[in-house]
Amino acid sequence: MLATNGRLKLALQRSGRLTEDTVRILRLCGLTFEFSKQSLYSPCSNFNLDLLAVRDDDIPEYVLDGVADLGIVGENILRERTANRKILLPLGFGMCRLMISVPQRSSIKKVRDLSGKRIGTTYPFTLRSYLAENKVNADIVELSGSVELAPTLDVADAICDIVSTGSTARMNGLRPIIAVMNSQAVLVANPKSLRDKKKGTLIDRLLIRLRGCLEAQGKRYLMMNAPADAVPQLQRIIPSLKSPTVVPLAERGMVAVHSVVAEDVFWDVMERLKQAGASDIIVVPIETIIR
Ligand code: PRT
Ligand code: ZN
Repeated sequence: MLATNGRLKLALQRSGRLTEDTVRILRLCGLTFEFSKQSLYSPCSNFNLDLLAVRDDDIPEYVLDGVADLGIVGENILRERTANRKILLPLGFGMCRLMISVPQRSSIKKVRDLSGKRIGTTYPFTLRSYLAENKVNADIVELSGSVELAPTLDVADAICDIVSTGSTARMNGLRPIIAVMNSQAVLVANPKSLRDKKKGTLIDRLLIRLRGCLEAQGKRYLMMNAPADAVPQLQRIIPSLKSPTVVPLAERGMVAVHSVVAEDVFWDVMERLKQAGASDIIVVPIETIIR
């Protein structure tokens, strides 16, 4: 049941692929807490929120039942485990795809070819609805782990499992051929908590912080000095420099130009900025952007 002391409870993966990035983004939001795999609860000292560290598979249900108000979990687990698909915010990490893979020499090439075949998976619910959508009748073999071994053991003709780099599939002589769904870590909420006045307000505050951190990702704050008449040219070199802050310097005819730029763009154009007259170029990381 929901705690009655007005503090939010956020369920996160105790120990696994999502743990580090989840803890990192919460800390980036300014939350102060000690996190250890050993403790179930980690209270935040500067926000009315407690972290609840659990298996990722349990998170959707805990959020739906109100054991936790919020949860951070992979969309793949969310879809498999609960009908609650209401995603508050995609978080941009834990990227992967649920894919159907077949042995290298398999004659299975398209969804239709799966008809009458056995598919091993730990995602029976998601796979069943995917096959139904595609009007394919196949046998779903429910497994609890080591799915990639199923074809070698002749337990299945194909598998449906998470793929990220594809190296596990390759190492097991498998070829991913069909993407069932794309997935990333997402923030989900209990609907009652969202409607609760106190908790709803806390969730909104947390959302503003999380959006700010996501907005800042991949961006840098760029500062440089340049002759005032070079500004239009600098803007042509970095198109995202639409409305830079331009401040006059003590030296006549010189200005300081400040703007937010995408980090990947910046490295490509640094030389050209210098040729256009920019000097003392400084690039600094941005923690958050609140719009
Ligand atoms: O103990 P707990 O139940 O909490 O953790 P878990 O072991 O069930 O999950 P974990 O930590 O492995 O993954 C947590 C979440 O990370 C998943 O639900 C996905 O949302 C996401 N994620 C991102 C991945 C991967 N990438 C991933 N590569 N989850 C699993 N894998 C596995 C996949 O199952 C396969 O065995 O990695 C292998 C494939 O990886 P590649 O890189 O070889 O293709
Ligand atoms: Zn799990």
